[in-house]
Amino acid sequence: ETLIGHFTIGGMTCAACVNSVEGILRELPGVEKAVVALATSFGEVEYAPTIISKDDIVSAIEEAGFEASFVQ
Ligand code: 9UX
Repeated sequence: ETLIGHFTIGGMTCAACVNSVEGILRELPGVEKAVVALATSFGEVEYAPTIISKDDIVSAIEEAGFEASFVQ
């Protein structure tokens, strides 16, 4: 089973940031898909909640120097 999560992301100022954040997310066990938009500072992940939590996802983003918070 996978869920879709939406989050806002802060600290992305160029297109390379987007690639960086997407790359980090896609490497995480339990993350199936990740898309981040620079223009809207918005991201979407498809993840397996039995493997990874929203808190884990936020931590991974924040360790890379960005801010993230899930919308719901
Ligand atoms: Mo661009 Mo982002 O030069 O971490 S890669 S600001």
